[in-house]
Amino acid sequence: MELLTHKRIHDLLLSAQNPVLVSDVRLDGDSLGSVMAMYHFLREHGKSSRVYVAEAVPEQYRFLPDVHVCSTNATIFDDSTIDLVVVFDCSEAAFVESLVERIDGNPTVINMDHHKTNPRYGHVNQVLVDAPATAEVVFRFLEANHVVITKHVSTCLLAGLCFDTNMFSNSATNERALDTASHLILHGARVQDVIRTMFQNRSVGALKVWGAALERLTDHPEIRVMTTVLTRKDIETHQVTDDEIDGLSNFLNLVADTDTLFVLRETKEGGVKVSGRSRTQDVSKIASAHGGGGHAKAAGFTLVNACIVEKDTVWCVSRNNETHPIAHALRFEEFFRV
Ligand SMILES: [Mn+2]
Repeated sequence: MELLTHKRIHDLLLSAQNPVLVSDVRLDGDSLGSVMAMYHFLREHGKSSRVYVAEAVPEQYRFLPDVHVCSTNATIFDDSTIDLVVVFDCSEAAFVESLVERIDGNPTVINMDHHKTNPRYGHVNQVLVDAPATAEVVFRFLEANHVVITKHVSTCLLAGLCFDTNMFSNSATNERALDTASHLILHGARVQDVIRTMFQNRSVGALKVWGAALERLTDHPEIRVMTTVLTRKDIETHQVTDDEIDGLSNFLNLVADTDTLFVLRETKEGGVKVSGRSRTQDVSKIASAHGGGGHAKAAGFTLVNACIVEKDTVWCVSRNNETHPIAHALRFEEFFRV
């Protein structure tokens, strides 16, 4: 089935007249690397495509070849000649629907992803949940179709793979991830640029915000869970972008002796974004229960109309005029053995 779907996607891509490639609504190294790899594959096969991203490409990814072609202008979908939409690393059907419904026609939608929570919204769905990254799904697509992998494609795919495996350190890292990486490096991927982007990109402000989060770590030893919080004030005082603090959960997951951790941070929209990581528990269950999604070992959700407050030295979530300690507010007792 996987092979047949790879072949079908290949046929659809090469016969499309006006394809548009779309990355996840939350742009990251994997969704961007995957979408750009496919852009280069098409270009090398004499086909032009347009690339839509929901937010501007962060500075750190400017090394990706031709990443300037990414557009944040959704009016590109107001075009009845679009016959194919290919979506990468996105498990949010509503986001894809909101774009596709602008097209006055019936484009085919291809969904390439690896999220366990992907609802299979495409006409063609290649959702491989055993893949460590969507970049790996794209790699398998290219291999299945005997495509020669070029330098540009390799660099884009390696960026995706390194991002989602946190440089081959988290539990998504399997034998395949390392095997794929070795193929990509053999095909000329710019590995030093990728490493710099993943690790050597934090400002002093971002590290100070990490410091605040480290000071506030709270242990829940009976359920082997750890939590910490960041307020808007922390984020704004040090003028760090949300993107700059994204790596905090991955960093803690790498170094902490606790199996499961949650990083809570206040968003500019007046909510609390919760990122969960675990080495042993399925955190996608708690994320789904709160309206979010993700993978078993890495998932997230946002509590709307919520804020973080400190009450008697205990960090709490305040919502609907009620203030509860984090464990109670997130309903840990339903998801973890207490
Ligand atoms: Mn991914």
